[in-house]
Order: sequence, then structure tokens, then C-alpha cells
Amino acid sequence: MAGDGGYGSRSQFEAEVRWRFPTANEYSSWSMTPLDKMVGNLTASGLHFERHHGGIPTIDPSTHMLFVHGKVDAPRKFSMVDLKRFPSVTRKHFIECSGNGLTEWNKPTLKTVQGTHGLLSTSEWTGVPFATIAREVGLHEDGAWVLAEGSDAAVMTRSIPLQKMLKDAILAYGQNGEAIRPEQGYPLRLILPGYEGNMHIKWLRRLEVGDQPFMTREETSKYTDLLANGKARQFTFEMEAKSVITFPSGEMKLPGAGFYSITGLAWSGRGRVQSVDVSTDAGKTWYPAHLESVPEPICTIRFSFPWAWDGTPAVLQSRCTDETGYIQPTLAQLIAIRGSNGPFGSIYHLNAIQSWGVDADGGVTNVHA
Ligand SMILES: Nc1nc2c(c(=O)[nH]1)N[C@H]1C(S)=C(S)[C@@H](COP(=O)(O)O)O[C@H]1N2
Ligand SMILES: [Mo]
Repeated sequence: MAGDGGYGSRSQFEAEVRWRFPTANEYSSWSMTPLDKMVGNLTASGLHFERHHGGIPTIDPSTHMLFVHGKVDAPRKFSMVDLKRFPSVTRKHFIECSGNGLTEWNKPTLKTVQGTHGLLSTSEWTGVPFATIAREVGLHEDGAWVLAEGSDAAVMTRSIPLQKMLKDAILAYGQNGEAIRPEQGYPLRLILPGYEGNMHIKWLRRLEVGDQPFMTREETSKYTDLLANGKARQFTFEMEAKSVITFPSGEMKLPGAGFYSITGLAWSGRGRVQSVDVSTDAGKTWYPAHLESVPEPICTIRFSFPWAWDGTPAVLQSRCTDETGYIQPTLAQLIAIRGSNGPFGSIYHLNAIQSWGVDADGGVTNVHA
């Protein structure tokens, strides 16, 4: 199959694929990255997780337009050719769906790390900073929010603080050195470093500058966080620091006592990962893990930790601290603030410490510890 030239594919011996979470129909779907099979911290484009509210539109880039209007001096339509004439930036950032782990609030539910954490992926994104386009159209002084709209059947829309848009938002057309994949928003998507996944509007067709949030479906009926006191928190933008051990993880089997290199991923929507600690006794003692590359802002990093397993039951955990000093909470600490899932509980933004139980026979399972 492999030949000279053309568009390459991976080895016939490499078979890992995304796992599609069962949903009522194919138009609203989640497919999760096989984090347990990955090396390094970047995600191959073909394994980047997918979250679609209304399927994947087929968009011809030669006719696609981005309309920028509202509180601006010169409303304008930009073609893809127009956008590519501006200087670009290239940055590695993770995207995490705020629903990542939503099954795990009450009891350990999904069996593998692909299920518990696979709505997380990292790509290198290339595109035009929104700040460049803002200078081009001229912002009114009373502009404070930007509505971003996708051209899929769901017409996904979110309100974004203008300050954030000007700080680091990218109108991205590139992913890992080539055009963004259709699943990721071809030909144009918004990248909002560190903000919850649903705000990174795919198939981006419209940006409207306003003086207040637009109160769309995704920020009133969806994507609010019901707190323990019964009040809902709106606009939880930043994804807090989080980490997970990917080896060993759920459904794996260790062949016997001896040396293992525990490894996993850590990330924070607020900046760089500062350090990662690992525990093999359910959080009683913590040891610093080794970071396998230089931390980049709002990007995953791989960590590792040498472990001599004595063959007795163990509970493995990792804990991320980011550059703001924030420490990833335990599930109990998080639930104390947020309440538990159910009629008065939480769905989104589960960033608690994950526990993997290792049995005496080497079997690894998802546990709450
Ligand atoms: N237009 C549009 N943008 C969208 C979505 C969508 O359904 N339509 N899904 C959002 C959600 S909920 C997430 S988590 C991310 C997922 O990005 P990915 O599919 O590239 O991983 O895209 C966001 N952007
Ligand atoms: Mo999402």
C-alpha cells in the first residue's frame, strides 16, 4: 500500500482509532482520542477528538466567507484568500471539551482513559490573529464582546470577551502543517487558547462585535455549571489545570512486579504546566514527575515517573500544578464546591485527580479513591 509520492498513510501495523461515544444519531456525536496509545504530547490530526452538534458540513474554501461586523467602522467579508494574505502565527494548543469526564462525577463509569479523558487533543494551529483583523475593520470604543458563529447545521454560536479575542484568538486555517481537517472546522475555525472546547467555533463564518454577551443557546440552556448552592455559574471560560496517567490506565494488564515508567499528560488553560506529582498510594505520598519537554503556554506536556511495582495493590494518581500556583483538586474537593452530578449537580468542567487501581494480578481499573 505504501508507495513513493502521493499522500502518505500510517503503517499497516498501527491500528488505533477514535472511539465514538454512543449517541442517538450521527449528527450530534463525540469521538475520543486514544490517549493510551499516544506518544509525545501532540495528537495526530486523524486522531484529534471530534465533537459535532450538527454533523460536519462540506465547505468549498473558494466560496467560504468570514463576515466581520457589528460595532466596527468598516464591516467586511473576508475570503480565505484574503485571510491568508495577512501574516500568520503558529502555536501549539490543546482543546478540551468541557464535557470531558462528565460520566465520572458520581462513580467510575468509563473503563479506559480514552473514555474518561479522550475529549482532549493537541495540535499546532496556524492562522491570523483576530487582533490583525480587528485593526483592519476598526473597533468601536464600546465594543466588549464578540459573537462567533459556525456554518454547520447547529449554527454553533458563543459570546467571547473582546479582550480575550484581542489577546490571543487565532482565526485558524492550518493544523499540524496542513489545512485544518473537516472534522476540526475546515476551512476556518476559531482557536481560543485555554477556553472550553465549545467556544472554539468550527466552520467559522461570522464575527459580530457587540457591547454585551449575546446570550446564545450554548450559554443559557447549555454549558452553565450548576453549583452546590443551586445557582448556575455562567461563562466558565478557562479550562483549569488537569492531568491524567495514560500508562498504566484502565483495562491494561501489567505482566508482573518490576519496573514500569508511569507516563501521562498534564495541561492548563491558564498558562504553562509548572510541575506534576505522581502518587502510587492513592494520594498519601507524592513525588515529582519528570516533564518530558519544555512547558509551552496552554499546551499539554508529557510527564513520566519511574515505578518499581512490588506486586501489591496500588492506586496511581497524578496531580498538576500550573504557573498560577493552582493545584489540581481531588474529586472530593471539587464536589465540595460544585455539588455532585444529578438534579442539582455538575456536568461540565471535571478536572479532578484521576485514580487507576492496580490489582495484585496486574489488572488496571478506573476507581474513585
Ligand atoms: N460550528 C461548531 N463549532 C464547534 C462545535 C460544533 O458542533 N459546531 N463543537 C464545539 C465543541 S462542544 C467542542 S468540544 C469543540 C471540539 O473541537 P474538535 O471537534 O475539533 O475536537 O468544537 C466546538 N466548536
Ligand atoms: Mo465540547
